[in-house]
Amino acid sequence: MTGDLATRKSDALFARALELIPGGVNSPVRAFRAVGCSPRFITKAEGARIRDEDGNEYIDYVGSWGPMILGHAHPRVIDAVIRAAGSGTSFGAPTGLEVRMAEMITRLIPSVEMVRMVNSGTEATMSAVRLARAYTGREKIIKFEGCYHGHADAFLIKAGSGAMTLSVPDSPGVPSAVAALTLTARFNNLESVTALLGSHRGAVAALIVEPVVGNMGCVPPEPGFLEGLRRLCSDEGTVLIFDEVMTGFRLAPGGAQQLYGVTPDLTTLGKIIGGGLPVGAYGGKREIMTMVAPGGPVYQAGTLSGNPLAMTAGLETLDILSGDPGLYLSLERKSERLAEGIARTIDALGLPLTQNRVGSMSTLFFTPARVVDYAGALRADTRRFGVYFREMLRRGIYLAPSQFEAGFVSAAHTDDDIDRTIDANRQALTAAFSTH
Ligand code: HOZ
Repeated sequence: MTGDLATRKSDALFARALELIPGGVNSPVRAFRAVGCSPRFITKAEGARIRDEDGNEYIDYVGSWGPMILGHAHPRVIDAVIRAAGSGTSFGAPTGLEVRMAEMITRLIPSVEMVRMVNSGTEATMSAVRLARAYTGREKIIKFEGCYHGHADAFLIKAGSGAMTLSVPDSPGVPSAVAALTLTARFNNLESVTALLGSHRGAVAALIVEPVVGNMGCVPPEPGFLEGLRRLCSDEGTVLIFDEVMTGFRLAPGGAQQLYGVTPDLTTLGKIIGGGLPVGAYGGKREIMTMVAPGGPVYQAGTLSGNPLAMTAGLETLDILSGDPGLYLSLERKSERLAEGIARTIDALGLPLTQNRVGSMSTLFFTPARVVDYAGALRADTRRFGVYFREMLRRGIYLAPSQFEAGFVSAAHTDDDIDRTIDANRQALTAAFSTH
């Protein structure tokens, strides 16, 4: 489809939403502000497809920003959730489902010896940092420019994701005293970490990193970078936290830490472990995790933590993922097919673009230079990305509405979907580069 799509119903809903919800959305990137059009309001999703209020159907590469690795509305996940709902939706008391979830996570991610379930990735990262501070008796943390770890105060310093699209990498409302405790290093640059640890010797509680960044677009670690972080943290007694909210169960059953063979002290999880329901988790070394209340003194709690519906959807998803050894190979094959198709277009048209990809996570950057860090990502031509995004959308391809996000291939994408996407991509790039 290449005509302009009907958007009357989505536009009308957005107009109402703007009156009632800040920016018309419940999470900033969804407002499509970075791509120069208004958001589609979604009514239904199945497999690799999503449908909007006006009846337009799209091949979806957002996948709810990562959780839908099996595709939308997987029949096993939906059946399990419906059955669970019949037994009650929240008890505020322990369940066997939580024990099964903890067994599943600790089996698949060996560095996680104990795990605490929470309700979002933001809760997971802020709780992990509190724990690391308590464990080390130190207050400072290191994060990387362009990495995004949710919206807790400590992380909204040079943050990626929506903060990059709004050009507000440092949010108003974060107390300067809190911001002063967050030191920022350059991703893929060990010297910047060494320098910070050197000038704040004995003061850095934790270093938190997305081992493969998804929130400044997809940016993989250079060889030796994660190993270097491990070494520096061990030498300095700093807790190494891998934020695997996006990469956990996405890049391998054991996440990026399995793929790269580097073991963190703590890991934060979310997205896939909730199978599309709200969830987060943090876990790691037993010696550290036993400090969490009520086992220890570090307080953290939640009414809906370990919610039975979220546990059910997550367990079913992880069960399918861990029970099918071919699934990750198939994701890799399809993602490679897509990347190769896009690369053929880039070569044939001689376009100044760079593709980054790790498994089923990828970003097409609108810059010819390699993107290995925040400064590199910021060199992208975001205006032209916006034109490309809109050209893809009108051809029925739903991409993340920002240059600074990753796209995801799911198990539900077919080779035919991939080939249609490659065709649409060729047409959209031709259109985007024929305007000035
Ligand atoms: N922070 C998410 C992307 N990295 C966006 C979540 C959403 O808008 O749903």
